[in-house]
Amino acid sequence: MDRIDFRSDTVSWPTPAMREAMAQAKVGDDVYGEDPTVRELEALAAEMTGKEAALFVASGTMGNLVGILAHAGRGDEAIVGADAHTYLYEAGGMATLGGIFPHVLPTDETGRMDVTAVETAVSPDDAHFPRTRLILVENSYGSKGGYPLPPDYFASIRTVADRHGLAVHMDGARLFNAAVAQNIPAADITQHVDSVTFCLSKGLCAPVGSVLCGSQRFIDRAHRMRKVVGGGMRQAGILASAGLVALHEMVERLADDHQRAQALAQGLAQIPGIIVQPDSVKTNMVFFSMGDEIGMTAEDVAAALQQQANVWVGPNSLKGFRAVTHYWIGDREVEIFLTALREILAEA
Ligand code: TLP
Repeated sequence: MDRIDFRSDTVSWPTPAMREAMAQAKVGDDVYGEDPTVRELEALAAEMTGKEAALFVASGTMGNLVGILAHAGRGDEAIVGADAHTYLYEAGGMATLGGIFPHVLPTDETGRMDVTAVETAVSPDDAHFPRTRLILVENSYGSKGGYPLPPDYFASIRTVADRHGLAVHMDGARLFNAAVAQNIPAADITQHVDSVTFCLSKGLCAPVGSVLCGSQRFIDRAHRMRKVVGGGMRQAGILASAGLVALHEMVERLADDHQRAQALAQGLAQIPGIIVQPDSVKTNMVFFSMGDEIGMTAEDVAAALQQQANVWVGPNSLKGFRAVTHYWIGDREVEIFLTALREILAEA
C-alpha cells in the first residue's frame, strides 16, 4: 500500500495472489446464474457458515439490507442494539426501503443485548404494535472494540427467537475475526442464526464483496431483494475469485492482526498522555484516547501523523481514535506509528 493506514481494515488492498486470481478468473453472466466463480464462492461460503445456500453481494451494507428485507417487511419490527452497525451506520436502510421499525435496546460493554430485555421487547399480538419479526445481532461487535461474542450468547438469543417465531440475522462483517479469536469454526457461531452476512473486503483483503448465507428458501428471497436494490452483477467472477483467495488463504492469518493490535495497544499504553486498555483488545481494533493534559484534538494529531509519517488513523471523538490492523500492517508499521505518535505528543 502507499500509506500506513490504520483507519480501518476496509482500506486494505488486494494481495498479489488475489490480483493474479482476478486476472485468470473464469466468468459468466451471474444474473443468468452462469458465473462459475461466483457459484464456487457461494458454495464455499455456505459450507464455512454451515448454511444451505449463499449470495454474493457488493458490500456488507447490501448483505445486511437484502437479508433484512428477505426476513421482514412494512409494518414489521426488528430488535437491534443501539450501537449496532445495522442500526447506526447503514443509512437507516431497513426503514427507508423496507418500512421496518427498529426496536432499539442498549448493549453492554461487549455488545450483548440483555436476553430478558430482548424477550420483553417482543410485541404482543395487538393492533397497537408493529409485528416483531426479527432480531439483529453482530459479531465481532464493532462499536465495542471488535469484541468477539461467543456462541452461547447467540444460543440464548436463538431460544428467545424460537419461543416467539422470530428470525435472527447476524451482521458478521468480521465473523472470521470473531471465530479465529476464539479458536473455533465460524459455523459454531452461525449455527444459532438463520442468516449471516460476512465481508470479504475487510481483514480478508478482497477488493469488493460480501456474502449472505442462509437456507435455500431465504437466499431465493434475498436474491429477489438484491435485484430490487440493483445489486445483480454480471461477470462478477472477477471479484469472486479474490473472495475465494480470501477464504482459502486469509482466514487463519487474522490471528496475526489480532496479535499486532495487542502489541499496538501495549505500545500505546507506554506513551504518556494515552489512555488505552490492552485487556479489552480481543481482535483487530484498538480504541484509545488522549488525556486532558494533551492540548491537541484527535483531528490535530491525525493530521500530524499523516504529515510526518504517512500514518493514517481515524479520530472517532474529540480526543479519541480507532486503529485497526490488517494484512498491510506489519510489526514495522506498528513501530512507525508508535514512534511518530510519541514524538508528536511530546511536543504537544
Ligand atoms: N464498517 C466500516 C464503517 O462503516 C464504520 C468500518 O470501517 O468499520 N457491519 C460492520 C460491523 C461494519 O463494521 C461494516 C463496515 C459494515 C457492516 C458495512 O460494510 P460495507 O462497508 O462493506 O458496507
